[in-house]
Amino acid sequence: MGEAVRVERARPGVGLVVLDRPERLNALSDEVLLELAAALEALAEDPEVRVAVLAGGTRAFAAGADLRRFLETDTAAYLTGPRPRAWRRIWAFEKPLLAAVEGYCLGGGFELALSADLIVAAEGARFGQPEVNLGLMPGAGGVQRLVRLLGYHRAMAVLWGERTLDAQSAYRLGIAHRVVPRGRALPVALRLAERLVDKAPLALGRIKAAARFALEAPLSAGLAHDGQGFAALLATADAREGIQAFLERRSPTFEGR
Ligand code: CO8
Repeated sequence: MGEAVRVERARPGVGLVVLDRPERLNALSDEVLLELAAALEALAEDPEVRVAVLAGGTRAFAAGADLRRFLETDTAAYLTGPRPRAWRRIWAFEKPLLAAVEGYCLGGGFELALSADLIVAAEGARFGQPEVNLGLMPGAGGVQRLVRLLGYHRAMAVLWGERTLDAQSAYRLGIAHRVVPRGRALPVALRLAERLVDKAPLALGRIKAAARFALEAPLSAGLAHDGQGFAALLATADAREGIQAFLERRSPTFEGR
């Protein structure tokens, strides 16, 4: 890895990716995004890793795209540059991904947190899309995801920069899964991750894929997709183990097969 993204095996089965560029409040430069994409791809390939946690620092999860770089970038350079592809690589992560958010979570940083499946927010966290103040718009999924998550009107208040959200508001709106005291986002996210490590990996992955499909598809197509996923899981060794363990009143051991 490079200098701005650290990867650790935080717990058995849990890969931890930490944005570590505190002097820039973890602003997402091209290099950071590429390192992040590479880190997640490495965790995706690692059979020992079942769940990933993404964290920033204490002052900021990430304060958005690196604005210094944007001054040098025009439309063509942006579209052919590394950022759009790096975001697609980040979104392609198929294992469970938890975000531990402390401090500023703005712009592209908020979009990064929204790319995770669950967000743990510490008191003091601030979520927002301030792009409109810069003459920009969220470019990494913020508009589409917030409208789907919050509904049109609540999303517009955030997207037009009328509201930054504190941790409690993010929780009430369903953005944050838990609110924890300052400094506790990472330990709590790691504990949640440990719980997910014990669950059946293929089922976790299928459910994530189905939930993402639900964001795109009409209900009938979604139901058909879920049915196929369920049928596919029935034939796995893990489903046999899970059902058998239930009947034998013991804890299951899932191997991802
Ligand atoms: N980019 C570059 N540098 C930044 C950024 C940033 N986004 N945010 C903070 N920094 C730098 C500051 O310039 C400062 O550097 P220096 O010490 O060299 O002057 C250092 O980090 C510390 O920041 P501050 O001194 O400003 O700290 P404060 O506590 O006073 O303020 C804030 C913290 C409120 C977070 C403030 O820094 C701020 O408003 N930052 C910008 C937030 C923002 O507008 N973010 C949105 C950016 S646009 C975006 O994300 C579009 C996403 C599109 C993604 C599409 C890509 C594919």
